[in-house]
Amino acid sequence: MGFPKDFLWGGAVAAHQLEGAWDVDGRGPSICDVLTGGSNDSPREITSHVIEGKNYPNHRGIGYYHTFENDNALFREMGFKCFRTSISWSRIFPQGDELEPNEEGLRFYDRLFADYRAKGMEPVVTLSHFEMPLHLAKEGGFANRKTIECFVRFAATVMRRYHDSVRYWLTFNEVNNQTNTSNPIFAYTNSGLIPDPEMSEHERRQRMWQSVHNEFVASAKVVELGHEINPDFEIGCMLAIVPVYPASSDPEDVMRAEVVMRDRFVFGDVYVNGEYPRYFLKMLERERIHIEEEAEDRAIIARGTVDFISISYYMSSTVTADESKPDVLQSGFRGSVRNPHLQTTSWGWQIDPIGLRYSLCLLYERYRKPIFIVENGIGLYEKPDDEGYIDDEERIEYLREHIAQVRKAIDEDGVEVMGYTVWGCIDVVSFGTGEMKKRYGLIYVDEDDEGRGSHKRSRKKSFSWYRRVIASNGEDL
Ligand code: P53
Repeated sequence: MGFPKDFLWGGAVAAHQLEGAWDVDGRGPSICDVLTGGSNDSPREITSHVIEGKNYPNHRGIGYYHTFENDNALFREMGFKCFRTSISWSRIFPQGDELEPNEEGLRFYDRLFADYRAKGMEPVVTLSHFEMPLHLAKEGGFANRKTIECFVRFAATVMRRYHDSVRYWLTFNEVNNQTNTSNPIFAYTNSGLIPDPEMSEHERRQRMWQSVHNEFVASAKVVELGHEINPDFEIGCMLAIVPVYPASSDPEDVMRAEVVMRDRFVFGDVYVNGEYPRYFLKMLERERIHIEEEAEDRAIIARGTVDFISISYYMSSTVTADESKPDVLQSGFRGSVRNPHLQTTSWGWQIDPIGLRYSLCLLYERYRKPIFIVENGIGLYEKPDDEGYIDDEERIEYLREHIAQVRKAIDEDGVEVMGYTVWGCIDVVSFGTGEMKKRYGLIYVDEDDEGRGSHKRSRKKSFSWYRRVIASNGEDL
């Protein structure tokens, strides 16, 4: 009973949100380097190049590029068994379409991955966490078939280089975010699609699904190649799981929820089963979306199926078929309404621990693959007290309740869960808003939205709590 002995407890981050050092050692600009800082009510702006005088928080991150040894020592102190981060693609291929990698970029990850190992943490590495060299985005991003080749070259380079230091690989972070068309940032960060105000909704969807197809092919190629490089590699997909509930028992609402969930499931269906599900092909037909494919694409997709599924989980959503009711949350699909049974965070995310267990059941019953929870956590406004201490009881509560539901999924539902990594285990730049003040960390970083501060790290209350959780293998919550 309880968590398996080899359960991978740890923390998760992404290169662009913490490394900083955006223009050193030969790194080229990535799509995140032209995203300005924003907030809850003013979206991040996507600029065409770096404009003097604008605030680009990802240029700084939290300076991890230079501080990783000390930061990693704090993660070890918490007892992390694994650590999830990503490789910044443009450190390795600054423009994206070079034939030879940038040796200095590779050397940085040699040192980083060796440091995790030296500190007893298994690296879990995302190949593309909302990153692509900016140059490739300007050439059409993943809507351009050429990007498949560039991505595969990048993946092959790092998988060969780190074949004996990294065993767990994830292809595209939260690849399904792009089905959310309410904010262009999702298609931009998933696929490098630069927003074009002239485009109709139909053209936008056409371009997005074309990119998704190319990503399916790219990911399948990488899975196949990875297994050739090292048969012990475990290669997974990464899905943002926000389960969608019907707002009522009205069968119209129930059916609507089923249909909305397809925007998430189609990704798992292709990654795991290696073929396009029929509901998806019907949707393309109905919407007159035409995907350009090459003859061998379907066979590639069929061969390159994943070893496991990794997910992020923060919240659930609720949908009604009654469209006279407006969207009340930024959920990105029509008919999304507030769930009266749930509280929300200051950023409007509905807190729902049971939704995590529910999602694990849905996914496991559908796919029969082990599931790795590689993101879960809560963004909070935080200020140290006079002693410089942060009492983040609210975070502890959030994590405790979610972990308790994971345990139920393991004990009562029989779900195979490989591990659990807290998102933003150290405060990092928020992806959605670009803020520092939306904090997820168990470690506080003294830095504000403009990058001012001492950059000093301090342990929050949740730090010692999580250390106990790991030391007791999830018994002591
Ligand atoms: P921030 C939406 C829904 C679920 C996960 O997000 C999401 C998003 C996008 O906002 O993104 C993931 O920092 C993502 C991370 C990100 C984290 O969730 O906007 O994989 O890069 O930082 C938290 O609060």
